[in-house]
Amino acid sequence: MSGETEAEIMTRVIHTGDTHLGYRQYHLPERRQDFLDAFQRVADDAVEDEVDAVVHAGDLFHDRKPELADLLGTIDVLRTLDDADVPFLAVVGNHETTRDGQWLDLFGSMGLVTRLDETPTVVGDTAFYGLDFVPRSKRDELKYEFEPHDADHSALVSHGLFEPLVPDYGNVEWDAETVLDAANVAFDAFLLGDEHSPERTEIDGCWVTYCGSTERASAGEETERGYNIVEFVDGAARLSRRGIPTREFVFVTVDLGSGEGLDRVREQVAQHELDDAVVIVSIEGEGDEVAPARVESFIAERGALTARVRDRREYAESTTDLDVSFADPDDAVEERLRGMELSATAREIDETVRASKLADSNVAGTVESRVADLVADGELEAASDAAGDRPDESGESGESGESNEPGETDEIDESANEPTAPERAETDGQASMGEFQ
Ligand SMILES: [Mn+2]
Repeated sequence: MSGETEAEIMTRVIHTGDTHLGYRQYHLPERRQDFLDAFQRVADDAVEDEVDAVVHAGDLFHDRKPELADLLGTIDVLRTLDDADVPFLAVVGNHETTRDGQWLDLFGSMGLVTRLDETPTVVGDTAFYGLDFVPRSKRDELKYEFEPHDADHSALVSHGLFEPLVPDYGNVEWDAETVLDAANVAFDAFLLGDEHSPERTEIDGCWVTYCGSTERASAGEETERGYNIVEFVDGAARLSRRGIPTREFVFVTVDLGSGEGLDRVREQVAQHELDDAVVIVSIEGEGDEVAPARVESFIAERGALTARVRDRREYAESTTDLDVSFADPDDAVEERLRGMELSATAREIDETVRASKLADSNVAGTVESRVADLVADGELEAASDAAGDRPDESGESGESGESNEPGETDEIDESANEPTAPERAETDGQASMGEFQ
């Protein structure tokens, strides 16, 4: 090949997101390292593959207050890219949003990150734009106006739950087609984060796609983790996927017949290679009562990193008249909560109690201080009044109550909607279910 062939002026990028750095899943330091390792893997692939950029669609961090170790680890990975002259283009997700400047800006000032916005960032022959996560209450104000570009291709990067890729879970979500119609730039690709399973669809010649998370932020994320490769060529985007190796998750579903119990569960579990794995056991069917702790200690003896045992039989009994899915007990709790017309404050406190990122011993203190803040700000009353569709409206007067505490969210209904929200897909879900039985 010679000269300016199409292939040579093509732009090729990795589209990744939902990295959730700093997430100590199951309260294990090993899991926190796993999330960083997955990010490093994506960066290594980008360098080896000589892609033109890594595009990150939000939720680089699990929490708005990453620890120093997480920041240092992140900088290390970003340096891998920088040393190889691979730009890292990013938007801010819902998990990491802060009100007083974003972590991405810190990395930006170090020359390691380019934060995408309404102005074009041109890489190769493609203009990249960004739209950070926007809370539902502020979406009506969005104009989707972007500065024009003169590149051959363009892509919009954003973070949120967009229909039709993510079904409407009962509240009004962002609609991808509405955004693309309203935008004054005709994008070839709409690169998204937030939904942790990879998805794609085409809307009027534009690929709309979720890259999926790079580590399993919840046990619901069974399928292989990975990222998208997006090529911009001939006036269109082409998508492909590549998987990455991550810690083994072993999913064992045991269907007990009558009279069967612990021995049968052990027998089924023992058929799997458990070394260093996260083992998720689901017990279904009939049979005897099985103490989860006994299954978990059996699994620990066989070298697993950790085990979680869910006995689905007990949920089925007490909640048969609820129209919810029990694929994940935490999803069920959320569904139930949404239907209970709790005030925003009550939901926020519930969130604090259930959020795994708070150590159990901190829950009482955090709830107490949060309630104290609300009372002091007179927000408690306002929040109760605003228990309708848009509880965040009460935030207008309660702005001063913002204290960036863990477990606190800008918009409680927003995060409560995230179907794969890792902090709620955590294992304390079983305890949470108990509260409703
Ligand atoms: Mn996420």
